[in-house]
Parts: sequence; structure tokens; C-alpha cells
Amino acid sequence: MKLHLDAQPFGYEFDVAKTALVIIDMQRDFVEPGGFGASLGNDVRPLQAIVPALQNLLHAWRQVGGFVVHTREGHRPDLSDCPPAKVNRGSPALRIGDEGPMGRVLIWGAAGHAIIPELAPASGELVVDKPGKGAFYGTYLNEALQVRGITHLLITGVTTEVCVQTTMREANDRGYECLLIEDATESYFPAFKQAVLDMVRAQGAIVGWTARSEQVIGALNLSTEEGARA
Ligand code: TIU
Repeated sequence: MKLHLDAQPFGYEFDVAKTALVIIDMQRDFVEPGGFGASLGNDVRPLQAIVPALQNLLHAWRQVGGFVVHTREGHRPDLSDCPPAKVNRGSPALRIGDEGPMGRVLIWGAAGHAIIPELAPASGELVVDKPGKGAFYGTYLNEALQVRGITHLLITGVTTEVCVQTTMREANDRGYECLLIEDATESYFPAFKQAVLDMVRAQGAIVGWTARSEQVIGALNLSTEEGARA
């Protein structure tokens, strides 16, 4: 069944069976003190504010049997998949691979690398480990979506202008129709978040659409009620 949202800059239509909810990098390393995000000098608290909206959206999406993709940014313990240009960027208190309060920063298996418990992946949901900002770079995400016939992506997570925007642009180039969920993505820099929302939907949705989580949940609830009446 086709669902319709009054998205920006104009209506967005999607079919749950051909759509994936993509949750980008909701890991302890980005949203909790002592992780990678904090080591770069950021106040991580604003990122925690989106968790309730994301939980509600995830719950509603699971209720209708929608496909879920979780991504995690991180590297192999020997850093063989992490270019020096990434390790050496900036002047962080802790560099990628260093031992921090949540284990080795941004390394597979460390406590900080884990997705926060509130959004823990459920059985049957795809978890994609990505070495870069974009979820399509160096991963099998495109193949995993193609075999399932996915054409539309609902994009959420952190941070809006880094991994979320990069992923949305990569997806756009691969032909996916992308909707960015405004209250389910966050940045360490409010102005950057606003700029991304404005940029992606400018020029007639040059990269994609934006809408709020309650609009998606409302459309899903309506489809469930209509399904029950049919
Ligand atoms: N630093 C920052 O804003 N983000 C990242 O390094 N990774 C993600 O966005 N996941």
C-alpha cells in the first residue's frame, strides 16, 4: 500500500514493503560522554534528545514489519581499514584506536562502539559496520537493499551533517528516494543541522525530502487501521 506524507518540499510517497528505516551510528561513542564525539570537543547531550522520537519511530516501523538497517562507524582492531588521514584529523583528546573510558575509541567490539541500548537491533534487522562517513562506502549495504527490492529510505541518526548527510547523498546517487526525519537526526552544531535540512530539500528535493517522525507514525497507524477495516 502506498502511503503519503506532506513532506518538504512536496509530498513523499512510499510503500512499507519497499522502504527501509536506516538508523545511522546511534552508538555510545557519539552520544555518551567519554566517547569519540566528546573527544573531538563536542557537547554530546543534544544528540541524546532525539532518542525518544527514534524509539517511537522504530517501534511503529517494527509494528508494520518494516525493514530496519542500523549502521555503526568503526574500525578493525589493527586499524587496517582506517586511513591515517582519518586517525590524524583534528587534535582530539583521544584518537581512533586509543584506550578511553569506553574501551578503544571507534573500534569493533569496544563498549563505545555499541549501539545505545534504547535502540538495540532486534533479530532480523541488518547491522552494517562502516569504516567511513557514508554507509555505502566499503560496505554491502547497496546489495542488501537491492536483494530486498528496497527503493525508498527513511534516514535517521547522527550526525546530521557528517554521516547522515553523506549517506543520504550516496543513496541519492544510487537511485534511492530518501526522506530525512527532522526530529530523529541531530548534530553537535544546530546551524549545521538546519543547513542540511534546507540543502537536501532545496531545488525541488535535489537530494531528498524531510518530514517529522510523527508524520511517518501517523501514516503507518492509518495504514494499520485501514488494513484492519479491510
Ligand atoms: N564528528 C561527527 O560529527 N561525526 C562523525 O565523526 N561520525 C558520524 O557522524 N557518525
